[in-house]
Amino acid sequence: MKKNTLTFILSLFLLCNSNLKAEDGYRLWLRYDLISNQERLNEYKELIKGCLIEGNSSTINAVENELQIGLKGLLGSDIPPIKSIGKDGILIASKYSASYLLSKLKLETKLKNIGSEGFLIFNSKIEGKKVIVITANEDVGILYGVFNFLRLLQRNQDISNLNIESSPKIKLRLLNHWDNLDRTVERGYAGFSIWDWHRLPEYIDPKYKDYARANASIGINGTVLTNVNANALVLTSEYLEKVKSLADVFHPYGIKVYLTARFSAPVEIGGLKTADPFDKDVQQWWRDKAKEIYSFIPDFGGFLVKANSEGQPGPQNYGRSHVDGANMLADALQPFGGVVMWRAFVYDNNVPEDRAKQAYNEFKPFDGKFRNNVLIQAKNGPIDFQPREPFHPLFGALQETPLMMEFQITQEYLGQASHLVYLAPLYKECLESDTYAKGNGSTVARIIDGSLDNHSLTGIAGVSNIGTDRNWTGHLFGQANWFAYGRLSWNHKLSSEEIADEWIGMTFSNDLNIIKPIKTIMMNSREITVNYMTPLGLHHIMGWSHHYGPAPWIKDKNRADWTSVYYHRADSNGIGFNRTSTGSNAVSQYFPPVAEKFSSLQTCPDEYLLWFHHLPWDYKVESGNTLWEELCYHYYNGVESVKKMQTTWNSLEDKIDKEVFNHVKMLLTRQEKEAVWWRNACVLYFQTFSKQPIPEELEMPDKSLEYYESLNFPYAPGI
Ligand code: GCW
Repeated sequence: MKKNTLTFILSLFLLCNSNLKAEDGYRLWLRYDLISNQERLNEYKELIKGCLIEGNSSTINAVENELQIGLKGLLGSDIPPIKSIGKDGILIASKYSASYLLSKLKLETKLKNIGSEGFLIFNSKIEGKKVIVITANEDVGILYGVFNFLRLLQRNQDISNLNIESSPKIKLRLLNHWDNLDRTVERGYAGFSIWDWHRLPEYIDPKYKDYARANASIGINGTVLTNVNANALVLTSEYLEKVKSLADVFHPYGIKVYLTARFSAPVEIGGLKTADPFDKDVQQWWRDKAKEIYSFIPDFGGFLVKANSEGQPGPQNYGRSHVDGANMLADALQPFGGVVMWRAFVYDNNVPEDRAKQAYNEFKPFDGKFRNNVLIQAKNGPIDFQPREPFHPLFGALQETPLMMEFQITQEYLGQASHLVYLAPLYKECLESDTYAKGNGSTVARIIDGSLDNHSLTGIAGVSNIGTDRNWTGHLFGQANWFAYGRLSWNHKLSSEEIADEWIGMTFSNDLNIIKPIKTIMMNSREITVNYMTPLGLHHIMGWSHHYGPAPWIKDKNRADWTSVYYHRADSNGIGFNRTSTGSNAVSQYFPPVAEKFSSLQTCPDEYLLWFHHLPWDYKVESGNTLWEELCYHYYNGVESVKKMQTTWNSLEDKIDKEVFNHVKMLLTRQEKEAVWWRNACVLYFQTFSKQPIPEELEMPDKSLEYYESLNFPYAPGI
């Protein structure tokens, strides 16, 4: 055979082979690839020779499906379903109460601890044969157990001596989709909304099932399909039929559907003259609507409501309160077991008060006045999903009414889909914050899991970063944030490192030479982003409206609390927002130990310095630098650290999938460029106030402040 023919065939083979391996990210972390660790693979094949699955439900079908594809992929062969034990190496996945086989194991006490969603995984012997048992009180617990078991295999963990007892501490673990009915996604950077409303209910995109699998694999049990800037149309029968078809896909995976309820819906789609919650017809309209919704979706979760916030309609339009509005909706849903999640994201530019204080002022007086199926939903911080914020003062303040968390997974203020920013450290920083509401240890985590105030109704929500992009999240590492949010919603005690290990092991490799560098990049990325965007407690200095890129110069707009100067307050004397008792006194909304820590310059951590204090440019910070110098060093270190991320990533070139490697490499190039943009724009702008030189050893910006101020982005995504 001629040489060039041989070369041609060889290159064709290599091309096909490389294409076979090319990873486009669609599979997320559920990559059931053949285990490369031969020793582990052999162990697994000894311990898993057959699956005995008992039960008869759509969820058990999902269990069978996941085990079938998972074990076949990971172990490289079909693992036969069996009906009796007969030999060693049987995997049993059965609800305890439905299993004669398992009844011999006397698990009643353990099962009592894990509730309706928890699961047990353990090695045992039944009829003298070695088995691995996955059991639970409900089928959905088995599904969660199966995903947990497959995760162990994906991470090549030892399964010869298992004794896992796992149950969620938070009841409602939701994604909030800021998805519009026209399929645009507010603050979405991964394409359009995955909900193909136009072709529903007939056309069920296969992606919906993969969405359900991915969420069930990390314990998410609810999804709010629509934007909080709500569209009443979604409550019409035509749309409810579409919503039902999605709910039918999600139900087997333990995922309930929720909708955003536009408070003015009785007027907009109900033909009423008012939406006043005291109006009998309005009350009846919501009761009828709830009945209609449940006729379509028997396990409908409830409503998420943004009312009298950023122009959304609400009870205050009729001189009524948040309590009046929320309780009317709660009464309508009560007969069906539905909940109302009422957002506390309220602020009004006409109120002469620090925006950071307004939600607390508005909601604290209502504590305990809501129905028992109402949760108040607050963002992690008092302003708006900034790269860093102190925890929202409502955490600890509301004790009678369940307060649920709203984190943002989509990176509205954190580089959108261009920057690699692992958010687990941000979530953990908030969750572990001690509010001192009931002495020390009154953490935000204990407030949202209900243990501090003894609430059984508890919740956590993450604003989704999912879209129609092939890899779901635009940036591959956006998947890590969806994953991390879900894992923390199930168990907020997990560390950012543990979650990173899991995600990297499932998404990339279990090779420590790959895990280590990727974990280093991930674990450093949030602080790096804070440094090149908003160091030392600066906040809300981003682009106007699209929130893309730096714009600390924004001022003189139709409302002060959407400008940048409102927050940094830079002047010739210094910079920062004085929120101590000599300023807005926002600190007073925290319990004394927290208020004192933030108020005193001796104890206020550097990362919150300019959130709570207005300080002179020559103020000496802890490092001995002046404030101006420290600001410069943080901005410059942020950029240098992105370059280190690039170097670390580039060291992986011949170790990971080419398509993945190039995807991230290109985005890191963009991230470095934008970090330089943030650094130069902010340092040059603040220098106009400090009138001080950038420390001479640092590279001078190569463009002028006027250049940065002139930049315009009419088509920036996510608006
Ligand atoms: O984060 C801000 C966003 C708005 C969002 C609003 C909210 C959905 O800029 O796009 O609106 O907060 O949380 O309601």
